[in-house]
Amino acid sequence: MANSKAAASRAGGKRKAAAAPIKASVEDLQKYYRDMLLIRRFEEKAGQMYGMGLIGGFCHLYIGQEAVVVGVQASMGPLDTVLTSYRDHAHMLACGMDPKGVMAELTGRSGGYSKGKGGSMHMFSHEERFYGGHGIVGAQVPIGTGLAFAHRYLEEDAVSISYLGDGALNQGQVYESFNMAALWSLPAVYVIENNKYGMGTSIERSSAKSTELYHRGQAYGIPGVQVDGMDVLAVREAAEKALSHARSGKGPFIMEMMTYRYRGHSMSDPAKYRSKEEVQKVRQERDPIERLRGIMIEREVMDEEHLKALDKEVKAVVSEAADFAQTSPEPDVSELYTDVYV
Ligand SMILES: Cc1ncc(C[n+]2csc(CCOP(=O)(O)OP(=O)(O)O)c2C)c(N)n1
Ligand SMILES: [Mg+2]
Repeated sequence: MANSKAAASRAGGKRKAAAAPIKASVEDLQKYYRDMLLIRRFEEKAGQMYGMGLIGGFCHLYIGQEAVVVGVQASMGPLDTVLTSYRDHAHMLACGMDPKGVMAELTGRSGGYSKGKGGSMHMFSHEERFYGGHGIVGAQVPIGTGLAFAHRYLEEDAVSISYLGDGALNQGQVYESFNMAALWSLPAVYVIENNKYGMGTSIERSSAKSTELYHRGQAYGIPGVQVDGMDVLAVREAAEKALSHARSGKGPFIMEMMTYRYRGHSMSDPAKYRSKEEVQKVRQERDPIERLRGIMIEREVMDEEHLKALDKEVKAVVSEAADFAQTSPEPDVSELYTDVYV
């Protein structure tokens, strides 16, 4: 069981990483930056469109947590599968799902991934190995464990990655899953996105004994590691180890990503349970995109001009997605009775 003290000390602005060698190619750094930026701009646009009444139902934004999905995705193999909770747009984009199809699902249009009938929390892509979008806290964890079983049974070279929030770690079904995954040495990686809050309840108020969660698999012999989830390179490095552990037949692995969401739990949350200063401090000192941007400028991987051009390109992708999401037709009335289980 290893708690990455180095990762923790990089959190909170004490980072010395700028001087240390970076184990990533120029192309990798540019890709991670672009991927995180796409998620941020996509989510900002979704937030705006929600405010304009163009998106109905629930909508949970991931802004602030981008380094987690981008870092984990960077360490994945082509057959690895992903599933997560309702805070899921970023995971879909990171998996390679089309921003147009994701945005059109948010607006409830037929061009959406669930033909406009699923909305923000219910999208899937078998092609991109993404298995939802789940609204019930913790419910994705047994399903992810089942996928890990399927990978083994079908002798696929694949690991099942289940993302879950800190709030899900107090759900019984999570521990039933840990037990089975460990018992059968399944190729499962559990990525805890510890953003310190479950809706409006802080982790201090919800979790007994410790606010650290990486050791929650200890009773089942599942190794765990705590990672600075605001540092895309630290995430990638830790995820490479976790995935190779699971892939090699050694069984499940738990990663606790120390992260933070800037927006409320959902669009209807005024976030009165924390101070504006708390949010501002994280934005200023730990923002994952600004952090990578700083490294890239310092290392002369990209200059301001190139970064601006990239920003423009990403904005164009998002704007195209938003246009598509508003012009794609509403689902046909005949769709009322399709894809319905009775
Ligand atoms: C079984 C269940 N209980 C309660 C809820 C209501 N609920 C929705 S999100 C949430 C908090 C979950 O927090 P966390 O797992 O930390 O994820 P985050 O929203 O921070 O990403 C709760 C209690 C639910 N959806 N499912
Ligand atoms: Mg949380």
